[in-house]
Amino acid sequence: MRLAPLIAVLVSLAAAAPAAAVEPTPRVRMDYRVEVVTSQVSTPWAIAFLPDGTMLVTEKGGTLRRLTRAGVLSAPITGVPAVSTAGQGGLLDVAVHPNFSSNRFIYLTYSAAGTGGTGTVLARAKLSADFKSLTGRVTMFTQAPRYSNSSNHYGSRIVLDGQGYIYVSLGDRAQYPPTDTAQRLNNHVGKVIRITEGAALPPDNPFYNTPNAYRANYTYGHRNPQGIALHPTTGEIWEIEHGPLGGDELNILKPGANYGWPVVSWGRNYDGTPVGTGQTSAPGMTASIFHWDPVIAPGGMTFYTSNAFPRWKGNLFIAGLRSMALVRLTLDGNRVVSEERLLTERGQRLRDVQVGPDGYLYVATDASPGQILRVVPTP
Ligand SMILES: [Ca+2]
Repeated sequence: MRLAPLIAVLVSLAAAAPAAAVEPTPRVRMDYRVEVVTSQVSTPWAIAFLPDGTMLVTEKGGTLRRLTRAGVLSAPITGVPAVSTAGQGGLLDVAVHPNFSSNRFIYLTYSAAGTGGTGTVLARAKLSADFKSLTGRVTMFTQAPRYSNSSNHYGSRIVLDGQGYIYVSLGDRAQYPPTDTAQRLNNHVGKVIRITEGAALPPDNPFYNTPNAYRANYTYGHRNPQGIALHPTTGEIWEIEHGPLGGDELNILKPGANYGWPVVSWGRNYDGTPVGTGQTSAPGMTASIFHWDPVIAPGGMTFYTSNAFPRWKGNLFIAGLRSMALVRLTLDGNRVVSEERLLTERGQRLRDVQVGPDGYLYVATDASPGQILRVVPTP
């Protein structure tokens, strides 16, 4: 019997078998592909859609441009206010009034210099019929106090709720070691504020009748909230903020609530020491519904309610800077069920995400030159 050679053949077949016999690993199903709308923008900070399907894009250096879905980028729109571009400052958020077609109102946040230093400002202006200029610009709100020792943590995102109110998120201005300013109500530091579309202080604001409190304050104890979004069904404002070393957090805003910074945190100071009490919660302070450690470094966020990606309906999308990801959260009511990170293959810091009228996701990269990306479904 010539057994030995046969065994040798069988052994060699067995050794080779795994590679030959096992099916290829199924590829991860890609639900999307990414199109570059433009690579001609400089450090874009925010995207807002106009009713005609074109976008307004802010550039941190102080310019506002219009961008078509086909990628045609306008010259700078004139009439934009002077901004302070040091550090994290510049021309920041842009929002379009729900009745823009009749009133032509747009809103900008930006950091500006004034007595005492720089601070975040909200302005409203009319966009001309030819989209080339802003007219009738009025300052709606100025954060107080200003700081001369920091050019960081300005916030700032704008939400118009369609009920006549404007919300703006405002940072803690990066004071180190952290002071308790965000915990006190006699300032706009580390707050989300609420004013009317006429720039008035609403009498139903939570601290309207509180002695010595600034009446615009809606929530407090925030660090650097760079994203707020209106929940599509509950009408609540959801907020996301940068933690220090660890401790980015997602919050649901309740009028008058204290979100804890810098007393409690899921993170640590940059030198590794505990924040405040070193605890993650305390009586009277509202817990976040989700947090990240290590951080994602969140920019803007938006709820997805369109039909282009049926599987993503009801999800929350967040632009991630340090994480270089478009973060997708699936939700069950007020609970985060799962997290997926998209666009990581591109290795780009992401500053803002918005949904277009076409149902596609539009994403701004944090770079100069930077890009506006469009995430579209694949068949
Ligand atoms: Ca908190």
